Amino acid sequence: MNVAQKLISSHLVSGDMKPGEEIAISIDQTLTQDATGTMAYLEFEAMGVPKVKTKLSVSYVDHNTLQTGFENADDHRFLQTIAAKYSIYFSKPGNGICHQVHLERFAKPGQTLLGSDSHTPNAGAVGMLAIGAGGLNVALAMAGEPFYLVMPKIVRVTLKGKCRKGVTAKDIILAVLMRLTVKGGVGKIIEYSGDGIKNLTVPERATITNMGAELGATSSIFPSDEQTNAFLKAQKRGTDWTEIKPDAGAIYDEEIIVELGKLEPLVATPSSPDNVKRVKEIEGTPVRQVCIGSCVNSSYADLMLAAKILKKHKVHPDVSLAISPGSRQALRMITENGALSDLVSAGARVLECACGPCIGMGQAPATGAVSLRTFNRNFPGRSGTAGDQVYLCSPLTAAVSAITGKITDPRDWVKGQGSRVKLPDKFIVDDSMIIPPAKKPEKITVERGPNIKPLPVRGALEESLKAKVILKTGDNITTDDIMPAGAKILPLRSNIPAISEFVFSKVDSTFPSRAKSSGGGIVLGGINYGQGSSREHAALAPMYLGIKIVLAKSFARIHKDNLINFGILPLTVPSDVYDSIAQDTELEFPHLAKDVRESSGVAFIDIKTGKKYKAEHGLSERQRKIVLAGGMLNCVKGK
Ligand code: MIC
Ligand code: SF4
Repeated sequence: MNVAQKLISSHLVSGDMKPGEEIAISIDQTLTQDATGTMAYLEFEAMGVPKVKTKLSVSYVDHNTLQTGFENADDHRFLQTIAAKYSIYFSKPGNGICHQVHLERFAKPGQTLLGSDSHTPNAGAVGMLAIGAGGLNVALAMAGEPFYLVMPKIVRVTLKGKCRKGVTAKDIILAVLMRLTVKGGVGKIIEYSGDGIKNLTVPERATITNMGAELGATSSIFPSDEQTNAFLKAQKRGTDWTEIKPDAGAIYDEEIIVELGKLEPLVATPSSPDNVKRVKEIEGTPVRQVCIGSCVNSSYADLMLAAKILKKHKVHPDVSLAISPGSRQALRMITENGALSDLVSAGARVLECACGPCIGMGQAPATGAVSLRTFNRNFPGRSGTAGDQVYLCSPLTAAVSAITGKITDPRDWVKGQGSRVKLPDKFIVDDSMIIPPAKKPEKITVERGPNIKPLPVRGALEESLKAKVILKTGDNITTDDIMPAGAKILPLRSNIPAISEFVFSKVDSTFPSRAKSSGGGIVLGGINYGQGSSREHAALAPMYLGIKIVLAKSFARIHKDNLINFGILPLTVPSDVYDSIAQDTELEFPHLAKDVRESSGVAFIDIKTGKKYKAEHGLSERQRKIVLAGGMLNCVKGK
């Protein structure tokens, strides 16, 4: 068996491990972050379980940290008190980004982790099977339920040789994205192997597994080896280590080889992470903002690398350099060894340890300005500026370009010096900002601010339906398109009626009013509909507006699950059907519930032309029940 199969088989609760079949696995650990966590804990609370049944559950506050009103601070209080009550560890705002802190302090080889954030596979760097999911799935895992997924194909990515100076882990994953694209990983686990992995430290591996989310992959994973052991020992967690390697002759469903020695510094150009070019091709492009941080590139080593480059230099007069350390541990390490001083002397603006600019929580770039970021996503408008020009690169390329003021190949800068940072023998370990669960949970009162509104639910799936196509979209629609984030909208995550006013606001701001005045309706999407984040708000808020069905050429994994969980029926249609249905077309589904119940296809008619169509639902027996009941919450209540 390969590593992924070993982890799946040791956690298999039901199903056959054949790619494409539905399986269920038990979950050892969960993580949530604040932007998805409030909903997840409201859902968990509604399940009436006295305490979490996982081995470990951690609640992080890292997204909604800009407190411009009471909303975010209220959510933080809610999250802290509910964590104390239900046996959940609580990582306070300022302690760091969930994925970074989880890797440092909790991730464990051989275990499973389900997180309400799409970059949860970051923890795959230590040989953990880490998967992103909607908050409701994470709530169910906390209540002791298994996690259901389609058995993925396992893709071996063999890394051969060594990167040349100036080429980093970020360039490796950008090279994979260039080959596989943002939909190339759907239904797959990416497992890394080959002699090239021996040299990669755990934080470098995490950069690679983190951005597997941009491939649409179910997860990404490295074996647990001596590098893993060294990292865990340096985190004073040596006892958490176990060796996990693929068996000799392990079988994979697909294979890809990456020759590390042939790689060059790469950059994802606006506005998709797979729009990858060689830095050389766009060298000289003037840059106005550089941001170093986000869960993919904010480790101690990443910050040290930037500090090494920036030492004794000044940030270019036309560039604003923002640095958001991934964790308090990383920040303390660079504070105590003086590297922070090098960054500040160079002219960096140092932000708190949080997601920050990555999710549009401040640092929106100027109009038309090129923003060069070490982040993982550059979806249109995600930075907070309409028409933004966000480029994604390594911390090395970012630091060098911050000095020159233009996109610059870092290889000329690192000649004669190393372009990697050695893993320290010991990290500074101080878990004082991680609050353990209360010893007397019965004494805890959960604090709820006025912005926290109850969860909306819908009734059972309609027996028949007549509805209008409210919006027709193109391919690769992201959850940032469906339910945008950013400093203005994120504080409404606990308030579905309020946040639903922003559904598709960047694509078509009339969507919410048109959906409501039509009494709900249908969305028609292209390929890979719903790629990107795990936010269930991208299903919950459209459901609140009355969206009953999404017809699309294909779906991203997490979003499809979220649609099902909230009672929106995902149906796939071939290209010719997509082409022949226009926005505003009125469709009729004469036996909607019956078709879902009894067949794999759903029939529908164009009311005006009388043209007949068929769409596939591809749902398992379990998923059919959820959709027919009008969503998972109705099913759970039934239990
Ligand atoms: C993201 O990077 O898009 C987010 C914000 O972390 C999301 C979660 C969310 O929308 O709250 C994700 O990746 O799942
Ligand atoms: Fe936070 Fe950005 Fe990572 Fe999402 S991708 S968890 S917003 S740092």
